[in-house]
Amino acid sequence: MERTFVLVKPGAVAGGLVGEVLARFERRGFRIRAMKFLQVDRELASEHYAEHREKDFFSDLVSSITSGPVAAFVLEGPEAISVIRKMMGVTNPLAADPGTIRGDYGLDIEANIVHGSDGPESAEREIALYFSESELV
Ligand code: 3AN
Repeated sequence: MERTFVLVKPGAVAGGLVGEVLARFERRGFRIRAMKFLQVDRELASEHYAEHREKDFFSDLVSSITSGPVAAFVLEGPEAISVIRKMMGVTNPLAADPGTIRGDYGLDIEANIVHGSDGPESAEREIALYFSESELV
């Protein structure tokens, strides 16, 4: 069993896609361990995207994730990190295969619907950023 962090981004929340995205993971068999609806502030956004601090799109990234409420989840299941990344599709929705979340619902790399941890270390780091131990059920 593995846990991962998933975040439905502001554009997808505004577009009414929270249930749609979560339903795909639930139907696949992943279990919800924690969930939260929140407004990300600039401090949390900067920590979340710390690895991109030097990139030229960093400020756009922070603006984008703070532009409205998000839905955050901890999901658990076998090989959750890699299976969920596959279900999301590649980062750029224009290149994402149909049948993936980004391939079905997105066209914009900065508003690419969903974030999912890319490895065990980032999963633990991101879970701890968004949830306290007592919120993991
Ligand atoms: P992923 O979300 O697939 O792990 P990362 O971690 O490489 O992708 O990028 C984090 C976020 O940064 C992406 N979800 C996307 O919104 C944004 N991003 C990545 N590459 C670019 C880019 N070249 N231009 C604009 N935004 C980007």
